[in-house]
Amino acid sequence: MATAIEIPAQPPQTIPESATTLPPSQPTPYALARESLDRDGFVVLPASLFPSFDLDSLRAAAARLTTTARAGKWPYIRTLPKQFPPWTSDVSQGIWGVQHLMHPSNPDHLTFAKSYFDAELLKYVAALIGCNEDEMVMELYNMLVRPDHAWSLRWHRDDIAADATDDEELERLGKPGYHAQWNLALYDDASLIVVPGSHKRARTATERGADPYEAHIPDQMVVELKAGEVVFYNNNILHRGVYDETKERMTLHGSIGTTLGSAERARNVLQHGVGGWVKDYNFADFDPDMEKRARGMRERLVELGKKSGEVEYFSKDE
Ligand SMILES: O=C(O)CCC(=O)C(=O)O
Repeated sequence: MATAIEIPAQPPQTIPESATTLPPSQPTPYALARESLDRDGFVVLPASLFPSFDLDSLRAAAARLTTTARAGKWPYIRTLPKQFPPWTSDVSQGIWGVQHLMHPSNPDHLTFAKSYFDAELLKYVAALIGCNEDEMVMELYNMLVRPDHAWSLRWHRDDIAADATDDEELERLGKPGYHAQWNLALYDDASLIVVPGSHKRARTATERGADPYEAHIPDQMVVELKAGEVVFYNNNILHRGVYDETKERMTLHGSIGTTLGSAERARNVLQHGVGGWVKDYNFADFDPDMEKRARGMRERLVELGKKSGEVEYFSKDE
């Protein structure tokens, strides 16, 4: 079980009169989070770090959109039994995700936008990516929901194919990810399973030889989130989702990139279809600071789309 990182209270710093050197500075919570993410491939942040998240409003908005989606009235969905995009709008086998929470046609898009463009969340994103706020690129904001029957995703890395060789894996894992990806649980959620540290190495012989749906991989860890907690994770950590239809799941699943990103990153984002609506995104009712942040991030996504050309799917048929 993964627990939230301890963010130590900052002790008051007093400088003795006789001191000739400054006391060592305390690591900031942002730096601590970055250290955990780099070391383990994921970091769980306590809900107390994000006091402006309005869980009640988010839950109500999430429930409305999920009901609409299950009824086949929201075309942007992740449908069973498919793991990767593209998905159709056919809800006959149920859904496990709802896409494009900030789509302008969602009456609740502003509620979701407030959590996506949250000033404190963006500070963590900047620290975890290692970029400035004015280099951030708007990417995806989706929601993962419980399917209607037990179901699971196979072990995977989001952006490395299962048949990659050791050298191919290492080559890709050695490059920066140029984005931050997170899950914000609106209800307690234990669906995500990771192999800590696997974002820095090729798969072991055991992992490579395991059944794609193997229930127990050595060192695997269930990421247990309490409502309001956020896990940031490296999307190329070896991971899977195992879903329990009896437990409510409404977990917001976001990513933000940076202008330092490459065509590979553009493909990973744009394969989800965000390019189709982001140009029309309207910022009415945003507060001025949030609007400024959001406009900049939207413009940078539009620019990225222009440069990246034709978008291919990661794994079209799975
Ligand atoms: O359900 C989850 O938290 C994991 C989702 C996932 O692995 C994916 O979308 O690739």
